[in-house]
Amino acid sequence: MPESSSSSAALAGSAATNGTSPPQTWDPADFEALDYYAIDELLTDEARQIRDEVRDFMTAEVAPIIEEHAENETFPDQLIPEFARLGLLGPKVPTEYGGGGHDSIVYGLMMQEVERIDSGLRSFCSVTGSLVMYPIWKYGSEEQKQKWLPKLAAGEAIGCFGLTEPYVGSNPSDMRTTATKDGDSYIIDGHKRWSTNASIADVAVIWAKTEDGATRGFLIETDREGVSTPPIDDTLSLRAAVTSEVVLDEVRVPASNILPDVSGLKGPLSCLNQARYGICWGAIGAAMACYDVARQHVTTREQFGRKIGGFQLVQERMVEMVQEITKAQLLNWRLGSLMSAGNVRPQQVSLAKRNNCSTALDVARSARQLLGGNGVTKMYPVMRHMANLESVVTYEGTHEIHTLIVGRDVTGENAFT
Ligand code: TGC
Ligand code: FAD
Repeated sequence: MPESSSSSAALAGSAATNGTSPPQTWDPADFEALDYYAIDELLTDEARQIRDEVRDFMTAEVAPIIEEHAENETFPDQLIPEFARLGLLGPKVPTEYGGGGHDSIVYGLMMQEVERIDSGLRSFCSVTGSLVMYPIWKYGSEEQKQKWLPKLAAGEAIGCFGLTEPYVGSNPSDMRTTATKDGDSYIIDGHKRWSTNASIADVAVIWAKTEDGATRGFLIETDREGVSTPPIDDTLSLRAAVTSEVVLDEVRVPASNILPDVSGLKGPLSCLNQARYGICWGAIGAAMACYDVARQHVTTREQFGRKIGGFQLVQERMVEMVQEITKAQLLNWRLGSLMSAGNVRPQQVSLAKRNNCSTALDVARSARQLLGGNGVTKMYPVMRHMANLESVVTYEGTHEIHTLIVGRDVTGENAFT
């Protein structure tokens, strides 16, 4: 690996171009995907081909611009048509509605490759495919499907998902947003917080309680009177993504905007299964990126007259990373096989979400340490991944919530209440 290359110099920014700074020891073009147990051999040719196409695009077109977007807190919306072209928006939705009609392994590989560059961009894809298109496809009327799915898949419309509220996060059964029937309409009143994409969305999938106490889903066009979506712009994580509030001030929607085919908390929670599954793969994409930066660095950087990769303590860190990433990759592959066969249980998704997010965070922290002082600068993507992963470990159910979901499953005892 050369000490500096044209692309790494371009990426290094001001820190690396300073004459007194050491050369950057990492180049995204030199990425080698960790595959210690030859999981590649378990994939179909088609899955490999799709993964490689997404990988090449993300490396060539997104890696060079992502730091700037994260620094400026801007979402690279010029990528939306390209994401649509690559099939990243609704990969599992049937082709008749504009989706990719792919199995869960392909969906997972796509999310892995997007998050290898940035978790916020994977968030955009997860929300579109799993939290907006999935409920419309699974629970929507034919009219709702025809209206929204092709546009969402083409990136011509953007969606968001509102479950969390200012006072209700881990326990959505306590939600305060209400939907009151009024003739042929519903009046939706409430406040959602932490809604990815909301400020740029055309449609919001909003979960609200009707007068009988049931949780129902509503498709709310964001240009309706009473809807506002102020961005949450003080985040230090997922800075290249859009995260917002959704304020619903007595918003009137036709009764035909209700998702007809689901009632109860299992509506939103079943969408979360799909998104959590994508996160399982995505987080390991981020971990693979951090590991690879560390690999490139320790095989280049010298101290005490030798490559730091020759020190036993450095090797231990590298081996820990390889071990944990490999275990997580195997977990993903098996989970994907179960999901593709329609045999997965939500608790199995929870176990993988819990494991893979904390693994990715540990790998990012370990890689950061191997980079020494320069590891805290923008010369390397590792601090950005680490900060992003703090959200990833929290959203879609925190680490603790997934512990309690699996704990309830294996003991039969409910520790939530
Ligand atoms: P509980 O009694 O367990 O379940 C109520 C009903 O729901 C069913 N169910 C599920 N169905 C499908 N998939 C799942 N994962 C399900 N989990 C539960 C269950 O069978 C039951 O059905 P029924 O027919 O018997 O009524 O409900 P609970 O109130 O005890 O709550 C369980 C708990 C705490 C695990 C749940 O509330 C939970 O998962 N909390 C975490 C909340 C969460 O994950 N929020 C995420 C918000 S969205 C987000 O973060 C997007 S980030 C997007 C991005 O940018 O990538
Ligand atoms: P709380 O539920 O208040 O939890 C605070 C702490 O208490 C956590 O550590 C939690 O683990 C712990 N805790 C809570 N209950 C228990 C318990 N019973 N036992 C042990 N510990 C417990 N939501 C959406 O609806 N749509 C989105 O698009 C969306 N996007 C997001 C994007 C970002 C960047 C972030 C950060 C969040 C997003 N969320 C979204 C919200 C996310 O799902 C919630 O933040 C998450 O579910 C946790 O809820 P909370 O923040 O209210 O924390």
